[in-house]
Amino acid sequence: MMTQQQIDAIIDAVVAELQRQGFSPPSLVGKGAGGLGSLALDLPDITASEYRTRSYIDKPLKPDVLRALMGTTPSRMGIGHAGPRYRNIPQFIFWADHAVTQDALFKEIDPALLQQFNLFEVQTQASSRQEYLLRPDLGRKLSDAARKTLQEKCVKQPDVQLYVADGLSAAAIEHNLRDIFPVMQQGLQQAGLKMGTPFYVKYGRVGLLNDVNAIVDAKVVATLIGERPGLGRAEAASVYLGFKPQPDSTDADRDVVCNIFNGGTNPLEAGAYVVEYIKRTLKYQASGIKLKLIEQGK
Ligand code: B12
Repeated sequence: MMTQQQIDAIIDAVVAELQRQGFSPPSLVGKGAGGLGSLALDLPDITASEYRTRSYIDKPLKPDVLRALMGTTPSRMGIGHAGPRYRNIPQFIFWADHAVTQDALFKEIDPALLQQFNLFEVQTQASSRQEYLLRPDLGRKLSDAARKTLQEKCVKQPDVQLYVADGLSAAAIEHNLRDIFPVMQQGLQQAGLKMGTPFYVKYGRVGLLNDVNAIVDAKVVATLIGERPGLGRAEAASVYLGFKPQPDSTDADRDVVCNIFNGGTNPLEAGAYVVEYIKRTLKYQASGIKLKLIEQGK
């Protein structure tokens, strides 16, 4: 077991190394007082924009060109190397972003949010998050209990069936639902359309649209679903929709409004756009490639 002296020596060495690397002087509370729990380090947040936009290449050949290039994209450019490795700060930023991605994949939705929108919960045939990630096919089928619940609770043969699914990021639903859902619901109601009973699906994939419609028999089915999170970007959702989805419908029969988040397609605007999209789908009685061909007059 380590003595307090040894622990203090480690802390001193870590702090000295951080200072050597240019971090602002840390404030230590309780150092050496046997209180590791009360140790506070005022370190800068390395995920802040100033660390992301900085070049880590020691002597770039053309600094202006590099800066201009980096300004065109949030991609990881100018991260430099220390021998065969990434430099420390770009590596830490990568780990931090990766953690955000993993959190999004494994996050469960806040039940209070579902309650706020009167969304009851059903589940697909995936029985855990792990199984959901490994078996996408199970995320495209409702469980027996879910089928029964939808059969009992849902309005049948509506014009539009809206439902929400976690997909690959429950965080995306938490970020966007409050803004986009009322816009979609009110817009469709104002258009005089008969609405289905909305609900929430845990472990849902896009292809679940088919299975849902086997029960509700809607003209259009649309799902707000969490997109596969990018590195450090967990809040983007999509709305996938189809005209009369059948058991054998594919993505060619569907449309998607993607990248919905503040910073991408604003959720309020996206909601209004989805309403217009659904009206067009109903007008032409088609979605996906068929809709595109009709609109192009082919
Ligand atoms: C992963 C992905 C794919 C993967 C899907 C594989 C898989 N099983 O997951 C692959 C590489 C096959 C793919 C292909 C295509 N994709 Co893609 N894809 C994505 C990505 C990165 C994430 C999608 C996601 O998170 N879905 C949610 C999860 C929960 O869905 P899922 O059930 O696990 O997987 C389904 C969907 O991903 C769906 N899907 C994926 N892409 C597309 C595109 C369209 C138009 C539709 C209807 C469905 C669809 O296919 C999967 C199987 O059903 C998005 C980027 C984004 N920001 O959303 C682009 C994105 C959705 N794809 C896009 C496009 C254009 C395509 C292609 C048409 C490209 C091409 N020209 O071939 C094809 C269509 C494939 C198809 N399914 O018919 C565009 C759609 C733009 C638009 N508004 O129409 C996006 C937004 C990328 C972009 N910014 O351009 N894609």
